Amino acid sequence: MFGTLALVGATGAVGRIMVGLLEQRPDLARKYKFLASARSVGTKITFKGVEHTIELLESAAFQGVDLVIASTPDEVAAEFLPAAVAAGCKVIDESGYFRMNPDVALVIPEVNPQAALDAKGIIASPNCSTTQMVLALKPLHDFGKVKRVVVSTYQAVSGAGVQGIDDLIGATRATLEHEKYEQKAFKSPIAFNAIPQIGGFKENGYTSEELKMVYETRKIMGDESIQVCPTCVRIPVANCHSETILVETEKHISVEKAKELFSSFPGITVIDTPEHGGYPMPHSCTGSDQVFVGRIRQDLSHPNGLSFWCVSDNLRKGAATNAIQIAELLASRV
Ligand code: 11C
Repeated sequence: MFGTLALVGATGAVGRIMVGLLEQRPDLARKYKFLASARSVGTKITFKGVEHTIELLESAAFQGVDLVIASTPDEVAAEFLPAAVAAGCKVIDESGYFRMNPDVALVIPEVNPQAALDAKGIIASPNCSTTQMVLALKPLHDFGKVKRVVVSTYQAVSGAGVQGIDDLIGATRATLEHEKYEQKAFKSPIAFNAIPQIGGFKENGYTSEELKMVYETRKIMGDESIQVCPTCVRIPVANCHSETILVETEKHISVEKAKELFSSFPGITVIDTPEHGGYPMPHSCTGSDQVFVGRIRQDLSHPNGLSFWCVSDNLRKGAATNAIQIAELLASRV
């Protein structure tokens, strides 16, 4: 168990879930403190029946802290987390800022736990759309070596934070009532639409979200040869990202074998009785810490191809739960 755990960003969409997870699961620390930007300083937070006051996120706040779990925008992570490392803290970061830094571990505990245990500095938690895909690919990779992945995402508005959810509700209501609504999180209309852009456009016409799926996958798997071709799309669903995943493996994997591999891997639940409506959907997967797979079928265009559907709660396993699981892994060795 750690001495003191500091949670940074407890009032955000992911931070709130982290607080809930820390309350429900066995204690990771003897003492907890909550840090945030000036806007939230002084806010009261009841944790395990004790009232805490949110303190200012500043370098000095990390003195005496053993473990930091942070869920903040990239620029906040960049400004403050190096000070936490310098103060001797173990640091788990939800943001995207440090993930591809060679000195930073990028970890999904079911996939590459040793990277967290060996880490000297920051341990980053991957992007939500990457996490669910890589967790689902890992048992296939271990058995048949993944060569190539074509993935299309159907991403929930909660990926864009509290403002994303506000926009979906506000824009849907306004559209139905023929009123105007000014969106904050999305540049294109989110109600009754599908937006084929998440993040900014980068190399070769891919977005930052798509490139995260390419580079983070290789880093977590420890295999630079894996080819990923992603298309990331925002859809008007409140929570849970869905993905169609087409995977080509070196060794043939039958549908039956894939089901067996998925079912015996920690963190994955198979729901695959499609003729009875048995497939994962955002509506039924929200609030769960699992990655769900279904519609598992042979690729009609390639003998070593498998196609499946994957759904997971982007705020939980895609973010908060993964970070807390990393913390639990570290705590088990303290
Ligand atoms: C989204 N995946 O759905 C993003 C949110 O790199 O942690 C998470 C961004 C990140 O908009």
